[in-house]
Amino acid sequence: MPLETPVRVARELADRGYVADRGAVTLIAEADDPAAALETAVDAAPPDALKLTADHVQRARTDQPAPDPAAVDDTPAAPTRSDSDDQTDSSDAPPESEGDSESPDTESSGTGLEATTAETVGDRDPTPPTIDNDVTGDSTGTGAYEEFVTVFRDRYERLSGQLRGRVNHRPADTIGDMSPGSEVAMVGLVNDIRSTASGHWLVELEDTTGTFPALVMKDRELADTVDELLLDECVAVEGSLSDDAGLIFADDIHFPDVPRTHRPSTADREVQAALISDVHVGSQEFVADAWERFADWLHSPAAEKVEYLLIAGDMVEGVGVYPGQDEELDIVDIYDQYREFSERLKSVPGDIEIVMIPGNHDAVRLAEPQPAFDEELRDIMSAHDARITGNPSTVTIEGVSVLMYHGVSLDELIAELPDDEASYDDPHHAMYQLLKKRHVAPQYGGKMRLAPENHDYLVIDDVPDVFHTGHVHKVGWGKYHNVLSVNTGCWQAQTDFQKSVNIDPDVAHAPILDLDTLDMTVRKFV
Ligand code: D5M
Ligand code: FE
Ligand code: ZN
Repeated sequence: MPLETPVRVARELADRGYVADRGAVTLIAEADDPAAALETAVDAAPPDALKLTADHVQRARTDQPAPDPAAVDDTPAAPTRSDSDDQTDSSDAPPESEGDSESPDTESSGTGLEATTAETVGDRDPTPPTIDNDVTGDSTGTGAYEEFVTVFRDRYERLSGQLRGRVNHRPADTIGDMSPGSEVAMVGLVNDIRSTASGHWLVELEDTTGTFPALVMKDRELADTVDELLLDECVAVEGSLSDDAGLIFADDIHFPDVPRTHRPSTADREVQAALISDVHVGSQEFVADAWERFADWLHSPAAEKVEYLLIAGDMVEGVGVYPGQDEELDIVDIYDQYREFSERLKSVPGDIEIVMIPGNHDAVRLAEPQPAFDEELRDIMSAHDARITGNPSTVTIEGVSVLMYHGVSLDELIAELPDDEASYDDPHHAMYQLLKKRHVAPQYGGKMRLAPENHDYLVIDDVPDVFHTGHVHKVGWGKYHNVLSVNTGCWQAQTDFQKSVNIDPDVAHAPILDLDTLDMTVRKFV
């Protein structure tokens, strides 16, 4: 059993039913005889333990017969290091006492269990995330027509509330009674956008009382804003009423938007989160080796501060997602795909807090908001004790709120909006548009399917500190009014389909977010 790398140790432990903390893995991997160290630790762990901790490994060591102190005495002590760090002879070294926090961290190749302590290895101590805006368990939608009315009414109420303070809204059914030429404003959902015979734009808004049209002249700067409009999004139009009181000549269009003054919250300690998506286990193109390199890195001292792993959908490749998909499947059974995904999660250190939401390849309803995985799938994925929540969800870690959304609407935005506003090369620009519209999937229809609920879970009520999406398999990030927006690439090499449509995915990239500064670095494991 070769056990030269931490991830191999982690996998071996996983095969024996344990998820292992990084500290435990490091202690074993750095032992002179990792295989023997692993056996000792496993034998000594309580029979009902699911997690193997550094403590278990330490205890296994302390249970060993007392060593011969003479054997260590011939190593000269270096003045600046504690004794324990200078011991190079693993088999005869004395057992380490309770964590020696004075010892420098162990990036040196400590050769025995004794050279490191649980504390110097630095076990992670993540705080359990809090989850908001999760539809799971609260879904009421049956798909009836009236429910669409309800969900759009809710969208209107909540988004118009964000705009009402900025304009003097008049309900659609009273605007026609105003005197021609008067200044007027209306807040509504975009019901229709069409060009007139002379090339101007007619934008029809709808509120709870009816609809009213606004005209945007083609030679006004405002015409560019019309290019940014999507059906069903909520905007405010300001202008003056026409002579026949039949339309508003628009002077301005306002979006709910994120205030420029928004100041994100940050963690009060140095701690990091890895943000990924689109693992696509079960696809022939799943990059297993790169995944294991990533997991290996998570076990290394360099990743010591990474205490959270957020996965924004498409855990598996799924079945029947698109025509001819069978030919590209490595694993044809959906449950087997989740079993394999669960195995891959076991490579991730057990003391990392994982949060995941489903995507359009996952085995949950396709319509959004998507509830989280059902009990059967949770059972399959239970080994790592991940937090499993709906798409979208707001996940707060260390005081930083992260809006996680898989990102199916991004395709629509990229297709509809001008290139400089949204493109596959700069997916974060499309995310900026979603923040501006304060809705993760404004346009209903097309690829984005909407499940009508009593409440529109897709509205962005509270400005998040971080916005995390995936789906388009490209990495891109930037800040919009101080909200860090990141789309996180994938773990699936280019498929034949993607080749045929010229999608060149960013494979095996892991954006690592400093939660205390909201700075980000992207690590590549290709
Ligand atoms: O989506 C990965 C990316 O590829 C996303 O931008 C959609 C695009 N894609 C994938 N399959 C199709 C089909 N059949 N038509 C159009 N666009 C597609 P993913 O969710 O991983 O499949
Ligand atoms: Fe995907
Ligand atoms: Zn997807």
